[in-house]
Amino acid sequence: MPVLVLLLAAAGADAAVNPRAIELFEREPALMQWALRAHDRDGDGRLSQAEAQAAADAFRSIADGDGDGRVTPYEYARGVEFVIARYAVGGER
Ligand SMILES: [Ca+2]
Ligand SMILES: [Ca+2]
Repeated sequence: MPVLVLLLAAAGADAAVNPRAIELFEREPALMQWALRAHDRDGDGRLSQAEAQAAADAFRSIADGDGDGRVTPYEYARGVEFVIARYAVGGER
């Protein structure tokens, strides 16, 4: 779980491309479903690096409940729960 926080933190406020953004979604199938539904702009069923970055930024804004720019493990878990509930992805957990 700390790795996920680092992945999100590394995306940073300077909007630098984080080549590992895709790992956030590869680790959590429910997030991958959401990301593909919301951010697969060209509809090819895969997340390009740019699409993954956009989805990671969107997820961070969802999950960062206190708005400090960092996603704690607690915020991450709550963010995943929110995405699953709001977007009906992920199935049973
Ligand atoms: Ca795509
Ligand atoms: Ca936070």
